Amino acid sequence: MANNGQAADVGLIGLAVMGRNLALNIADHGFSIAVFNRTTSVMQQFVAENSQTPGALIGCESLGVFLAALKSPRVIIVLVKAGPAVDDVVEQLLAAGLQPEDVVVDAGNSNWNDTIRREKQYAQRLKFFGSGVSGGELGARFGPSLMPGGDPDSWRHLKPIWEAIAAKIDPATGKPIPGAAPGHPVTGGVACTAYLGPNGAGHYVKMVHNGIEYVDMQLISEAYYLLRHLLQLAPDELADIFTRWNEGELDSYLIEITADVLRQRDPTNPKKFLVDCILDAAGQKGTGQWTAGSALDLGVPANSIAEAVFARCMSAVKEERVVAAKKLRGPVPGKRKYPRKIIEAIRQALYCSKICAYAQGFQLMRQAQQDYHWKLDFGTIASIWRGGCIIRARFLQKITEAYQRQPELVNLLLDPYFRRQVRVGQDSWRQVVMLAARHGLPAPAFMSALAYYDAYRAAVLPANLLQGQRDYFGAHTYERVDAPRGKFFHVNWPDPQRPQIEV
Ligand code: 2AM
Repeated sequence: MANNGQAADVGLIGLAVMGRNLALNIADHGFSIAVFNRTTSVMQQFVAENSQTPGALIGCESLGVFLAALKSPRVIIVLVKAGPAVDDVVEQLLAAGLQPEDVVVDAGNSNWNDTIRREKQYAQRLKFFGSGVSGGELGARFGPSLMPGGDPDSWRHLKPIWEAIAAKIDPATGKPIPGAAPGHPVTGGVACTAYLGPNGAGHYVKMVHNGIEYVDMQLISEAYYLLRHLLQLAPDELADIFTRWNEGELDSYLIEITADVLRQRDPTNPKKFLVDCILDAAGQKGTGQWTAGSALDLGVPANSIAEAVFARCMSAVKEERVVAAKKLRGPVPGKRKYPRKIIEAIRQALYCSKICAYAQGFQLMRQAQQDYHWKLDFGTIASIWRGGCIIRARFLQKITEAYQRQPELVNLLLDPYFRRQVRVGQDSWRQVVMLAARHGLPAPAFMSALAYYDAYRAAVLPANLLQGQRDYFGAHTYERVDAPRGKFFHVNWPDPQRPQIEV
């Protein structure tokens, strides 16, 4: 579409799937947007195919033309492949005449460490800003959850665009407002975006979102697996169970799509269910691994998040598992049908495990904000995840309420609502974990979540023995139960007669 001499409100670089959809979403809200892509033909085709947008789409064949098309200070959204491509684009923008007051928003799946580094590296030359974008292709097109982080002054320039294009929540129901269509965006409602903090805060929160998403998906998959093996039900019968669950406290996008996936017939043979034709080897793009790695770096016990990553790794060694299945003995999952009341027990196990997974994600962010000197608002984070993103769920409203009740809440499990939920569900949860163990059915996320719960509520853990071992072989010292914290002792172990010394 022609520029008509009007300076564009915003620019976007990178017209792959996410970039295209975000650009169309922005144009649907009446903003004029200049677009650039390294491969010019991609840009030309995109502009030609989308001439009927409420806001102008201004195709630019060079970065010089692109910069000249934008209002000052320029707001430029970059959606290129995460990694060195982001630095390439920034350097090219600088060479083309970008100014120090211009804002570059990296909306890709960048690692938060890169965002921290880039903000420092480009300071004085431009304003580097990072934003997580969640919701995949459809979210980008009709309303994603947006997690911005960076310099607050830059946020002032981005805010009107981000608030316009984000998913919207109906304040009366707390649920996403549906119904956006090309050229007809949702207006009104509460936007699923909020300024989260400086430098890498937005990309960090987006990463934790993905880590939680890994566990959420793994837990649902384990529930499916147990239901299937313990009840001998067909996929469409299982789909009905998930549809029913979606009417209660588990109401979420992931449960909804689970029912759809289970109901789907194989397009090449409609007598079969597609789920039975899909190979059980999971892929991953790395954000779950980043989350687990960050938990290890920061010393946060996010064991279920790590377990969900490992569960995908275990699934990926399919050929090894097929060989091992013939050699390693264990209980053979029988043909026994459990009474249907096990369905409700599995639902409770899923809900309790899910609470622990979120508790771990928020515990991780709590530690990260200390280490990175952010001030995260956890109630707001939960509230902007209510719409647009993959983990959107009714449940998130409860998390927002928990942090509203107590902004300094140490762990989600300590909130009265979540404490009660786990109290109600835990007998079933334990029963399900025992059944899984007895029948040799792997349920690593259910089990690790229960281990997290039991460890977190244990005033005494066996680390006393462990410290003894460490002092024995490595003189690593120990603290005593009857001495103040911070006083360390050592015994010359092989000789128990030698006195204990304070070190
Ligand atoms: P392309 O169409 O020219 O490949 C996702 O890969 C998006 O990032 C695409 O729009 C791609 O442009 C763009 N991209 C990847 N690497 C890039 C780079 N080094 N510089 C500019 N754009 C890049």
